[in-house]
Amino acid sequence: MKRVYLSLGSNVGEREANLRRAIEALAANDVRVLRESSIYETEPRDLPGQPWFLNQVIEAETDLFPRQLLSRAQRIEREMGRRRGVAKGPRLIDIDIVLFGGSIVFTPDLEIPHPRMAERRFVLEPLAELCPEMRHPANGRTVCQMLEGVLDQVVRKR
Ligand code: PH2
Ligand code: MG
Ligand code: MG
Repeated sequence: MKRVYLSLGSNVGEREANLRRAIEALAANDVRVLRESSIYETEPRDLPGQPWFLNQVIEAETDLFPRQLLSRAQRIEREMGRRRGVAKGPRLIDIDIVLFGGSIVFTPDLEIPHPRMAERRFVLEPLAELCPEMRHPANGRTVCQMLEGVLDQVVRKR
């Protein structure tokens, strides 16, 4: 069993219902959900001018390998009706693997830890609710320390 942290995001449709459906679908797909962060309303990053997101992080356990977990997440995104659109643009649901135990994966289609986690308050703020002292397996910094570097980004707890 590996302890994993997944970041969920939605800025299209019934955002809160989308997060809920994704968590239920993960739980039905060999992902044992242990804890959920609060939901945050967050300013769009990377591609400005799109609707604000709801973001949440979940803590879970799984026997899946990282690539299997990625496939499950992508299948759930597809089955929920997400269509390929603009990169970093509006999405019904996004399920990203943030941390997978202490594993480091570096391949063209999957990187763990998530390569942009340290720059994103919409990931770090909910993650800090669940595991503030957890260390990034590559840079060695805690979630709290990384969060200090992104406090200029706007997030509001729901
Ligand atoms: N996801 C992105 C790009 N920008 N901004 C916010 N606030 N939340 C997201 O989940 C998000 C984003 C690409 O996946
Ligand atoms: Mg993403
Ligand atoms: Mg994604």
